[in-house]
Amino acid sequence: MMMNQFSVVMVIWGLHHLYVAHGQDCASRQELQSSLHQVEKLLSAQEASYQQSLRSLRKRLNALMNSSTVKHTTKAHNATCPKPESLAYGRRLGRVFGVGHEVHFVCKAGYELLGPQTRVCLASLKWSGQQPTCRVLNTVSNIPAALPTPSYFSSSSPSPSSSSISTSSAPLSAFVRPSRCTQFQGSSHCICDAGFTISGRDSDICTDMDECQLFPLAQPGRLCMHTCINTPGSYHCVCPSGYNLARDNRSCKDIDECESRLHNCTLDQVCVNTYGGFQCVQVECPRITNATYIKTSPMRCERNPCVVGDKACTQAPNSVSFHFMPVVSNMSTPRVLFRVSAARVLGDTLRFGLLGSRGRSHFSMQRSGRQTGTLLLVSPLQGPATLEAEVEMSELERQALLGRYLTKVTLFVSPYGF
Ligand SMILES: [Ca+2]
Repeated sequence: MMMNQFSVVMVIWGLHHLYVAHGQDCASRQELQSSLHQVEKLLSAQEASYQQSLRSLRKRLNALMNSSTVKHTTKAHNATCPKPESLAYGRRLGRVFGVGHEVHFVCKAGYELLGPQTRVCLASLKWSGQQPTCRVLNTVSNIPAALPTPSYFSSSSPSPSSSSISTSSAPLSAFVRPSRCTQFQGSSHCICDAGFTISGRDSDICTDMDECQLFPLAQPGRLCMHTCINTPGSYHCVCPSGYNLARDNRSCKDIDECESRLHNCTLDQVCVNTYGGFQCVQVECPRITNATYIKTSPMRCERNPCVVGDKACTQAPNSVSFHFMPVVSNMSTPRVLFRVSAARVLGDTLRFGLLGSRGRSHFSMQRSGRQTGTLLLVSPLQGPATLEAEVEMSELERQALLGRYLTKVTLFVSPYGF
């Protein structure tokens, strides 16, 4: 790092010196161009060396993180994906098949890749995407035929050299390619494919831009809603199971298992779609001594009429309604979750409240009108979790209880913020 800083200072000084020299000696335009070119080269070299040290640092960090993960998860030792198939007329890069690791595919010169360049080992121990194949290139390539074969394909003949092409003896991976240089009026101009930046001491190589690192997760303008996979020259987004990648190729869209009949709920269960999954719920009416209930709809039970004078029966809830809500993690609060209203009021007073202590720290019941109560979420939720709140509305006439109406609200919290 110290050396880089020192070199940057040197470059700035170099520029200053250049302008002074130009003013004093009236250097010719050609000399000036040549000097500028020198500075440009110096800057490119600096950038390259900085990028390379950053990349090697990242690699070491990853290696360190992976080794510590292995130490701590000896039980999950077998959590690897099956060995991916090898690629005919190409090569598979990557030897670690653990969850979260990726393998890359590249084709031999003269072949093009059909399918994904990268597959990632998912938590389900399956590889993302389909196995790619290599197809013979029929079209004439725009790239000059003299382009050296990258060293990841062992070439038997030495790479041909040309004045317009840079060659490099450095080992190349799919993330490093030779640049294409052209000579013009004594100076060379090098370019890279999209997604690569020029680097190397003589601008002779192109290094892949790691878009995922440039726009990391949890930052504004991030590329992917969930996981970003860097690939040679590009990147792609991967969603967790239960989601599909949306049309924008960056967002994750929940799969509605209930709608698309991908659920395994039985006939007496109700399928509730949740973010990233689904739940099979069974609505059961309360079983209380002295009171009996009947299901009047899939989500509601009503008390049968009580025998006159049976106080235990008349104090049992008149109705119990069930409400299942899929929500995402870390929603902003306070947030209205649910409203309870009385359709008709017989008594002089309506009371709203929460029953039990479950979920008390997350919920609050507020009155939002003469006949309406509102269930509020007051602290953020982190899934995966299932939370329940029991809302009671009671009706009174001269402080005597006329009726109780219960609503059981169940929240299915997704593990993610989507
Ligand atoms: Ca779902």
